[in-house]
Amino acid sequence: MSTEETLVLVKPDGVARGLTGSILARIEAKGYALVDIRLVEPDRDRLEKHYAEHAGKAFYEPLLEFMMSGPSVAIRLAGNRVIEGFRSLAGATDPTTAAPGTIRGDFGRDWGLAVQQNLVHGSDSPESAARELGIWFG
Ligand code: DAT
Ligand code: MG
Repeated sequence: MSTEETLVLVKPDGVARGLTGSILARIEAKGYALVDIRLVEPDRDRLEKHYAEHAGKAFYEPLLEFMMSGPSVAIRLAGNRVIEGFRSLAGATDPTTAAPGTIRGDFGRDWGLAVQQNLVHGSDSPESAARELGIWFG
């Protein structure tokens, strides 16, 4: 048993489309525990910290604009191997090719340019989780 915590975001497209409840239902059905949850409208400074690894990439500015387009739901989520497990629930980054049965595969749409509208974020390592939880819940 290796209990850990991860940062999950229901991104602005998920909140705007009314999918927060459906996404939370999958998280809870999997057995993960909600430790904290809040609606957040992040400013640019917070998003630059969150997405620092992507600074300078072609999709960076559109990604930040999208993330500032409306509120996100930030979740501190706990469970056994939850970092890897939530990313498995979320599916691949591109909603077009994310597997059916995953959040992105079942609910994600092809919006043309907008791979970034993929509904959820999940930390990708224990180091990322600790850093990102500090940014959103610190
Ligand atoms: P993930 O969210 O699956 O961890 P990531 O960390 O590589 O993916 O990228 C962060 C976000 O940036 C991702 O959720 C959507 C957006 N993104 C990634 N690659 C992209 C691309 N090629 N075009 C547009 N947006 C992209
Ligand atoms: Mg990532």
